[in-house]
Amino acid sequence: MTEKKDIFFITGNTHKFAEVLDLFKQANLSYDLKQLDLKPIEIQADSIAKVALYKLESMKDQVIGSYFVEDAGLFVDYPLKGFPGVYSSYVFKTIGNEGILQLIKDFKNSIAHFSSCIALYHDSSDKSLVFTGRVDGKISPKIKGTHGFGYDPIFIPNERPKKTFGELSKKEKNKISHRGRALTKLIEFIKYE
Ligand code: ITT
Repeated sequence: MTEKKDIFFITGNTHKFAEVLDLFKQANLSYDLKQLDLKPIEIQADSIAKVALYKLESMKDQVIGSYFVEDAGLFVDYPLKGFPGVYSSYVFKTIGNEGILQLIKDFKNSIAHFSSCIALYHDSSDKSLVFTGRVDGKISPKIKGTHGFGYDPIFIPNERPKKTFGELSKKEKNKISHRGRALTKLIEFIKYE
């Protein structure tokens, strides 16, 4: 058996890393996944893809081999017209889940989605690639569940309409989540190496 290569996920978020590691383990790849807790430059831009690609570029001189970064966000399409979206990180740190709930009255008709954009630097082809994923749902009128992180306890995915992401196990969330879907595309890309 040939020796495994390293692939690095640059993130300071240990929950994200744990989700990604679970999917990597299931896929049985020729890569070993390692977390690199470095601080890529996070620009304020109008799309998570732009943020992710900038993060990727900002790390080029600091990593040897293949590596990826991710940018994700919660978009409350109704009634908040996509807020917090690209501001998800700042909004979570400031007003948090309680603050988001206070902005919404019409929970029943709320429409929301999470988006994930993974940007990969693939060493053997010297290429940068982007993989995206999305999950649609609504906002829970109450904070529910202790699993996951961030906005998980207020997001109800359409595929599991009785539970928030905070009430799902890592495995259940990964099956339908924005990150799980983006990562499945990345895994498909590196699977036959
Ligand atoms: P990085 O180090 O990878 O950048 P981060 O925690 O700063 O980690 P992002 O900028 O990608 O992550 O995410 C913006 C915010 O959106 C983040 O602070 C979380 O609160 C929230 N978020 C992202 N993915 C989420 C998920 O799967 N479930 C719940 N909240 C999520």
